[in-house]
Amino acid sequence: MTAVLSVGSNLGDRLANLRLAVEVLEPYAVSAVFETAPVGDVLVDGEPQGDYLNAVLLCDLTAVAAWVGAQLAEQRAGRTRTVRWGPRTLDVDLVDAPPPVPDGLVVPHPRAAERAFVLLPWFDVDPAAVLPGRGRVSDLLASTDVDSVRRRDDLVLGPGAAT
Ligand code: PH2
Ligand code: MG
Ligand code: MG
Repeated sequence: MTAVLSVGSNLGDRLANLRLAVEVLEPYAVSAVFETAPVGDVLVDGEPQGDYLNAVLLCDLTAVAAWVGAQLAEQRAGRTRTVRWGPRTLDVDLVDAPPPVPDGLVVPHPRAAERAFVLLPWFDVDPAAVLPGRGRVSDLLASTDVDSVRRRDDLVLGPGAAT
């Protein structure tokens, strides 16, 4: 039973924010960290928003437990919600999760198939991954903007991370 979570941060100490998510969600596998150009409204109050750090976590959690953990991690990172798709200390999104999925939660994530900042870290941690209804992640990657995503092997999130 695997829940696939996408984590992202482009505000504050980005790596520390992603580590908070790891602490709260206790994944059994963690992707490399990727630095990614912001997708969506790049200008906020006329200012460009900064690049994100993104990663994907594989967790042995039900959909509900993954959602609760996501909210908790975002709270602990001091997330405030003002601008949709605006800068954030921590965003944790359910990409996929095992049934039962309660009303109000949408999985698989409806935009995951187009997002290199989700697919590339997911492929990194699970090269055989399949996005239900959309196909193999390795195939989906071919039609995304992988040039907007840069692997940062100098930043370690998973086991072996310096504390
Ligand atoms: N999240 C968004 C909107 N845009 N862009 C990047 N590169 N990474 C994200 O995590 C991200 C985004 C909405 O949650
Ligand atoms: Mg998001
Ligand atoms: Mg979100």
